[in-house]
Amino acid sequence: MLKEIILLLAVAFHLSGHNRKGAKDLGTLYFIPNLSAVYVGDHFSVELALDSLVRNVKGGSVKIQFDATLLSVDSIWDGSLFYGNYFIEDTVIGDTLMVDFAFLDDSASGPGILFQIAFEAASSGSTPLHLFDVRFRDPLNQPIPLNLYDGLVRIDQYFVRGDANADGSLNVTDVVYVMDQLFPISNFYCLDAADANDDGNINVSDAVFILAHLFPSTGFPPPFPTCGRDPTLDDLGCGSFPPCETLGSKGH
Ligand SMILES: [Ca+2]
Ligand SMILES: [Ca+2]
Ligand SMILES: [Ca+2]
Repeated sequence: MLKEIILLLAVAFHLSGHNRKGAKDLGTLYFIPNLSAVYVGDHFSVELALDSLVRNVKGGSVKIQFDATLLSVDSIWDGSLFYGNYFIEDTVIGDTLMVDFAFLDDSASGPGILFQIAFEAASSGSTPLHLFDVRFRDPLNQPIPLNLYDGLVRIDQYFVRGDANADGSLNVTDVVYVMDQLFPISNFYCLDAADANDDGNINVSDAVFILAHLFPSTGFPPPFPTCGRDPTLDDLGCGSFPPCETLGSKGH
C-alpha cells in the first residue's frame, strides 16, 4: 500500500513539475482585460497581448470564437507591436474571427499588443473569447508554441434598483418576489435589481430594504429611479429587465 502511495506521489510530482516547467517556458497570448463587464448596446474593445516570453514572431494566424448571438465584431486595429511594413487581414465567419498577420521588415517580440478588437454587445449573457487554432511562426518558419488564455465578456441589461420583479413599478410585490425567489434560491429576472441595498448579495436584507424604502420610495442606491448601470461591479449581473430593454439598443 505504502509503495503504491509513494509511486502515485512520485507520478503526481513528476507531472506537476513537468507541466509547470512547460508552461513557464512558453510565451502567452492573452486578453486585456480578461473580463469585460459591459451593457447591451455598448461598443467596447479588448486587446490581444503577448507577454515578454514570446520572441521573434514573423507572422501567424489567430482564431477567436464567441457567442455570435451576444457579440458582433465592429473592427480590428493593429497594436503596438506593428511598425514598418506589415500585413493584417481579418475575416468573421459566423461565431469565429480569424486574423492573419505578418511582419514584412523584421520580426516582433513581446511584451506588446498584437491587436485591438472592437465589439458591439447585442444582448445579455456571457461568452468566452476563445482562442484556438493559433499558429505563430518565427523567421525560419518554425512554429512558436504559446500558452493561450481565453477572455470572458459579461453583458448585462440596464435596470432599476429595487424593482426586483422587473415590472416597471416599485411596490410590495417586489418584497414578496425577493422572498419567494430566495427559498429555494431560483432564477431572478435581474439579480442586480433584486440586490436592493447594492452589497453584492441577495438575501432577506434586500426584501427588508425595499420594504423600508417604499414609503416614500427614495434612498435606493443607483440606478434609481431611472434605468441605468450598476456602479459597483459584482458577480450578480442583470440578465433580463423588460422595462429598460429598449434603452441599450438605442445606444444610451
Ligand atoms: Ca416591481
Ligand atoms: Ca443585497
Ligand atoms: Ca453592485
